[in-house]
Amino acid sequence: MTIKKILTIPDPILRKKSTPVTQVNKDTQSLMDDMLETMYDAPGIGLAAIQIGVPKRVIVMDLSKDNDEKKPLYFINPEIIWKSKLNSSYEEGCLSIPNQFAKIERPEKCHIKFLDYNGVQKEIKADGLLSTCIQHEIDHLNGVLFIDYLSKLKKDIIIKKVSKNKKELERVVV
Ligand code: GNR
Ligand code: NI
Repeated sequence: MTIKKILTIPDPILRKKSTPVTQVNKDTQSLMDDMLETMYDAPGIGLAAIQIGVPKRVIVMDLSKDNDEKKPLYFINPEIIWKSKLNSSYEEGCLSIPNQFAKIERPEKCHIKFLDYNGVQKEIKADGLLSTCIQHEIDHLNGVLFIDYLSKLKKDIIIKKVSKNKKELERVVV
């Protein structure tokens, strides 16, 4: 397993639409292992493959509390098959938009169809943080980021802040 570099805005790769996995094999599983290690290291509760530069429809997640046993979740080719008409809002963050948070409104509940780690078709009914997080991750697969739901002004401010910080960090490293 390897910890990969997480891409941050304004990297144009984050705007690419990821393509479906055609066969779940050792390479897919090795990708998911790397993603999980990268996510735990960050740390974060979810990660889409595109965030490490791989444009495949693969997501890993773990919503377990810090001290509890780890509960990794794997979603390959996830599809929203139902979403509630009722929305709820949650303070979202993103590893590709470091240190920035905003309240985002999304459908409160959803049902997801996907393939698991072994390529077996599954369905889950999601609410709460699971519902928010899976929708946030599926957005990544379509090149969408949480800042796209904000006003242009708020979005531009966040892009500017993250870009500035990125440049400052680069200067220190070089
Ligand atoms: O670690 C993460 N936390 C989070 C909090 C609220 C809503 C969504 C998320 S996902 C984020 C990790 C990430 O960027 N996944 O793409
Ligand atoms: Ni994210």
